[in-house]
Amino acid sequence: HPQQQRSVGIIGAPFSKGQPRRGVDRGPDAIRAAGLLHGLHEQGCAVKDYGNLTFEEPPDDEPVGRVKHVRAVGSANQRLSEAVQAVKLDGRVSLMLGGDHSLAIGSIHGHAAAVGQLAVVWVDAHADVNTPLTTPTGNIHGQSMSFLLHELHSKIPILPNFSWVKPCVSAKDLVYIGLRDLDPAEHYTLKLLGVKLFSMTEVDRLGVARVMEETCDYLCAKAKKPIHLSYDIDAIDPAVTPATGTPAVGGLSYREGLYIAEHLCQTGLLSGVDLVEVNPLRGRTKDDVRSTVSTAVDLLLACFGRLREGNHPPDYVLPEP
Ligand code: Z70
Ligand code: MN
Ligand code: MN
Repeated sequence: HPQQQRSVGIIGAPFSKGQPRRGVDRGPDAIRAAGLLHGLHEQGCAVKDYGNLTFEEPPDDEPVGRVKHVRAVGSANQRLSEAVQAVKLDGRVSLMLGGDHSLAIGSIHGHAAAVGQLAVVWVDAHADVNTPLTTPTGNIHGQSMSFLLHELHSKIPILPNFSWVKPCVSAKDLVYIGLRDLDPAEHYTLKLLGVKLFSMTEVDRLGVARVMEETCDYLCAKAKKPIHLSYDIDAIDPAVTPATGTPAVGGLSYREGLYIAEHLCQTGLLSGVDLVEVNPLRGRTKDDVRSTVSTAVDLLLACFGRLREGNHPPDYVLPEP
């Protein structure tokens, strides 16, 4: 698919209540300030920035069982779901800038509501598949996939502001890449459901090129479903992207991370993208933050057609002397 004109709709989601650290709500503006829109324009994308969503702060948002900020997370994601649906109805690839990874609930829900069955590629150090009853932390960013999987529907309790969430992803349509920090209940769940996963061990064993070949063979086995890529910046090694809430050593290299984005772009099936967990208040130095944010931008440019070998417009002609 060389140089197809890609139409992108950007939604900023400055939301942090799916986890306890402040600053991740500054992700969207930091990623824009690092030149995302300029870069997308330069590589020939038609870009519309839908701006940042605003979120209400529900009063008396007390924990429900162990789960924190349930009402805020529920209502933020309901808004996000509607925003993603609007972008898809405009005929664009939706690009959600987080914010924490609880936002995948609304992003994937809205994407599926607009286009139907999806294939989901979840690139993360973590599986984010705890249920509200297995979560060791109460943070909903560690639970997002549990709300979305059909196979876990019976394990999810009723929660305030979550009644709109309907499971919309089948376990067989999900692939994880980059895993290296799972809770026992999460590991049990992924084995129970037979979810396809490429942990860092498989990335080491196969190399990223084979991981991506197998990912796409697996997801496209029956039908070519639109792909939703949910990219947690903590999938990349903290030597490269330290400005995130829960850095986990032994991650993807910059090049492996880029290759994943490039390969999914080349399928021509990318229909929705999340880039989450960039926290400009984490990192120890300004360079830590710069490296994290510019890596996020590079991953996104690759998702939308940038090649490391270089690019040229489809109508390019050499000047005559
Ligand atoms: C843990 C939990 C997580 C991101 C941490 C951690 C989950 N499994 N996700 N950082 N991005 O709280 O459920
Ligand atoms: Mn995550
Ligand atoms: Mn993570």
